[in-house]
Amino acid sequence: MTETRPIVGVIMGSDSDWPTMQPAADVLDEFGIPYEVRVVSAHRTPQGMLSYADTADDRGLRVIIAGAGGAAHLPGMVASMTTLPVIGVPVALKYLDGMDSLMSIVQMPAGIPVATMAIGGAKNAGLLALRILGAADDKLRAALRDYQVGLERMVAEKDAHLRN
Ligand code: RP5
Repeated sequence: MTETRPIVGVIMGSDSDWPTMQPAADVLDEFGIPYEVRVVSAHRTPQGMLSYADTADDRGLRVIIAGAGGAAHLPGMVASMTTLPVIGVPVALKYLDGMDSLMSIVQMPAGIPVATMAIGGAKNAGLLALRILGAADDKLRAALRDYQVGLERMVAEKDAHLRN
């Protein structure tokens, strides 16, 4: 039977974060990894955030990707409520170019890690989630190797194109 239960949670503080976060979901789709997408706000739905983080492991999630902008407390708060790996994506808002989001996510106190991506780095968040899952999955690691070979090929083609 095909595994359809989500093993990655892609969460964000607001639906306005979705355009930034969608590349994470796209890359999970590309590798056929089941995931769920939810809006969970540290500030507007604090109880919902607590229960999401608290139940994530039992529900079968293995990695959580959390994006938020501004006073971006979601990734860190979720990380404090679970032992699952949490990947934080700083979302750029209208002011401060996402530096506020980055600073809110990256400087975690020792003991509660969040793997912080670049501002807007949702695609790499998806790829890091795949690498985490791939550590215990030979087929997934092979697919990730193929992906990297594809990148090399793409750069070589662009290089060849510019030389000609
Ligand atoms: C944060 O507030 C969200 O992650 C979002 O980036 C930001 C703005 O939210 P909206 O006002 O657009 O709903 O919590």
